[in-house]
Amino acid sequence: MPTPELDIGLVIAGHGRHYIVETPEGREIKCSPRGKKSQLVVGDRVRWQPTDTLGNEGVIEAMEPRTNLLYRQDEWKTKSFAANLDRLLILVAAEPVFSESQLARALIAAEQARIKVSILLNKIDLVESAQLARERLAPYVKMGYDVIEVAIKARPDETRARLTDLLATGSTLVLGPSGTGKSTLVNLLGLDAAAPVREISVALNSGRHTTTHTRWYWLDDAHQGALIDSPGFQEFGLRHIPVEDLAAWMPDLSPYLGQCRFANCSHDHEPGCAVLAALAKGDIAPSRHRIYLEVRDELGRTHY
Ligand SMILES: Nc1nc2c(ncn2[C@@H]2O[C@H](COP(=O)(O)OP(=O)(O)O)[C@@H](O)[C@H]2O)c(=O)[nH]1
Ligand SMILES: [Mg+2]
Ligand SMILES: [Zn+2]
Repeated sequence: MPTPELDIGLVIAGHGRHYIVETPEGREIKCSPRGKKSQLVVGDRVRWQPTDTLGNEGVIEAMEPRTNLLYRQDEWKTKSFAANLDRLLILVAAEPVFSESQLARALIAAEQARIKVSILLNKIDLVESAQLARERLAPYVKMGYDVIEVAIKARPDETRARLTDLLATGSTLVLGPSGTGKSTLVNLLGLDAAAPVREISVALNSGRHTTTHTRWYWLDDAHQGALIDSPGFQEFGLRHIPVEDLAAWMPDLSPYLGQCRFANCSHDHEPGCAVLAALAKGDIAPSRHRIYLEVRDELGRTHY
């Protein structure tokens, strides 16, 4: 039921049973959701009302419709990253060597959720490993992804200059394995990572001071652009994607769909497969086909 008489707010942090909701005036309200099981995530817009006389606490009554939701679906667990995203910034680094499978999975999830993506390659000051990373990213450049090369710590001014326009408007979720430079980026952009975490820990009585939770930061006083920092992840399950749709979310495979001899071609071994022909010609990178088969196998498996 629509509840337009209630105040609107933005979920800027979530912690178990509680959320921090920011009002349009910039006040932070500690809110609990109505009902037992809440699916709210950072980036959600909600309707809430105060529950104390000071107006520092409230209850979330309803969620506004989402434009999108980025999440992963592991074997037994769903993990939502954030909602209403304007873009995803996937951070990889020259070192540690990134997992191409994880990168590909994040890209597939973003395509499926219809979220624009840029790939940020960090630590290009590490010349030799950066060259290797660049070669591994070449197929992604070829299939149309924007790859931005930076050295967040080693060349901060240059990095800031390269990212300013990209991040200026809308909400950007930064996603990447730990050790790639997410915290360094948050610091570079002058976002005080410690302060809000401290405040939230106090407000939510969690007593924890580490960035183990997703958090929204405004990048400017006018609140035009926002960065969402999220904890690193170990796996990226795509079990929410129907196996027959998988290739459609891979921009280097999708042009060949509908061109195979068999309509239900799995692009694995079938004669007259257009994807395998493109692979043989070098138009699809071997690593990409391998990742396709790996994810397809995973999605095809049943666990009941
Ligand atoms: N060589 C190099 N190291 C960097 C650069 N940017 C960040 N680092 C280092 O990478 C490590 C991980 O960075 P951090 O921001 O903690 O990564 P997070 O786990 O993604 O938050 C730290 O030791 C940083 O100093 C860079 O441009 N060049
Ligand atoms: Mg970090
Ligand atoms: Zn095929």
